[in-house]
Amino acid sequence: MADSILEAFLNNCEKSPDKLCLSFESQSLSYAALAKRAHRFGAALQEWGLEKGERVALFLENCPDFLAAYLGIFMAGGVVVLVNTAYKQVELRHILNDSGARLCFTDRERLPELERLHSDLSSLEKIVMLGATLDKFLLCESNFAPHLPQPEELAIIAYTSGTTGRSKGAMLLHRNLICNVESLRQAWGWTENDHLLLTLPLFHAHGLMVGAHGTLTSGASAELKRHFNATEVYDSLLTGQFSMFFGVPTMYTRLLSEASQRSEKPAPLRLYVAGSAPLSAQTFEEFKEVFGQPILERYGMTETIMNMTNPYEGERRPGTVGLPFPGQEARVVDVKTRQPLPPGMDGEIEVRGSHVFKGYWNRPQATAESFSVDGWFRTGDLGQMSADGYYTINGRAKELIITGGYNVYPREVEELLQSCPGVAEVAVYGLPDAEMGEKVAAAIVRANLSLSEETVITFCKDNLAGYKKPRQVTFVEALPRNAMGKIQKHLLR
Ligand code: MCA
Ligand code: AMP
Repeated sequence: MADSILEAFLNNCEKSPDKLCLSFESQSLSYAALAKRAHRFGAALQEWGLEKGERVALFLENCPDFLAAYLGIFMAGGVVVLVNTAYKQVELRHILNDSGARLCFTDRERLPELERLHSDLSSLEKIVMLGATLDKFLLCESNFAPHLPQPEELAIIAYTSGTTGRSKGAMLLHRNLICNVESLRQAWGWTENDHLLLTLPLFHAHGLMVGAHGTLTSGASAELKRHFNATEVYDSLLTGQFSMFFGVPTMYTRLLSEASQRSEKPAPLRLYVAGSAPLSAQTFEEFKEVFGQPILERYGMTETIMNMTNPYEGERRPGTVGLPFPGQEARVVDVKTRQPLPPGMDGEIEVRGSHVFKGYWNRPQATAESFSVDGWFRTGDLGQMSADGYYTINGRAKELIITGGYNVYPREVEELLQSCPGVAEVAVYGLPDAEMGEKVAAAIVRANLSLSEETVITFCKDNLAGYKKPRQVTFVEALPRNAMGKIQKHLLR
């Protein structure tokens, strides 16, 4: 096994330089072409003065240069900081300062949001925008020998929202990335003949560490899309060119609704995978009926990448997330005693193995609290294991809303809304939503009765990613509290 994603990619490049790696709109990149582009990024970063272990942020929507920059940062010995393209002032200020990123690659659409912040960013020295600025940055004279990362070196800081309201940077090592993708390739039988339709955003684990890593390390190919669009995806599936499609459950519900308006049905793919949020048994069954295939549901987390999968061959059991990936461990423990529980008993899921991250960036206490003494990581997901080893997730110990596959921590939205003029008290919670799985809702006690729902939503939109803003605002006279003063969100729901 290679020591890193970069090494595995370069090995495939050496073996089949001319093989198609990535297509995107009118562009097609062979393995050699992507490697050459990545090399230019690496050389330019080194000439600019990036030192080993220093952080470079990617605040970019899907495009081939996302992956070229990603691999180039590794070639220069750097650490990648992933940034959701929807992030606004609050998230950007925190992530860029906390990670200490020195440089950020971005695109035209996102530049103004960064520029609004620039004086607030303590470590960021340079912003490179795709286009002419990037072309200039990549002009580089020096000789460059790419760095090949060692397994224990830090590869990525991926921010995952936290219960404290401020997101924590999960430190993923090169070993975590390569070990996890090897398990995944083995479990799903990924080969160089696969062609993936990749519409997931590359700034999250699902798109990057499943879709892109699997492709690059298998010597396979992918068609990358800027965004998911159900009509376009359906048309692509009809071409019969693809062997795999990965998506969050919302994408599958949208594909089903698209199918209901079409007469032609796509021929079966080798594999449809769903994850990032629960796939309902109803969507699983409907998809099987309409597309003729059982979706393979798997379960992951930013801190651990992929944890469990339904079998590629064997029963894909709806409502379950399957079994641990090969070479990885899982168990269910009692939430209070932390003792392992037998099959059929509800508790918290813990995982262990070489896929589990190193800890949270600059947060030793949060890191210590998330691990048991013998190295089990506490996922915060509640569930049970069946007698034959299938895991079911049936709740969360952490307060989290998952909307369309994106995570929203109520505390972060509450903290922001608490600073909105006219708000006296606020509670944010999740409500079921047919399309997004869950939606964000807020109950507000007003200090100023003229405060409107629109003002609240606009305030959120200006400061936080759009998907975090409440879709429903209810003004109440008081928030329901228990004897301890804790807000009873189940009553609001
Ligand atoms: C967009 N909007 C949303 C969401 N996405 N609102 C709620 N929940 C969402 N997920 C809002 C925007 O703020 C905007 O509203 C309006 O919808 C249109 O934005 P647009 O970008 O056009 O939306 P879309 O194309 O409809 O997006 C839906 C989507 C997208 C395709 C389902 O959310 C998506 O790509 N989700 C995938 C997330 C993902 O990759 N998660 C993996 C995390 P306004 O203009 O009013 O603001 S990794 C992970 O969880 C672990 C490791 C794992 O297991 O995979
Ligand atoms: P993130 O922090 O964005 O990586 O989100 C990870 C969380 O998504 C997990 O802790 C789970 O709560 C949830 N998740 C991911 N995959 C699934 C799934 N297949 N079923 C239910 N929840 C899931």
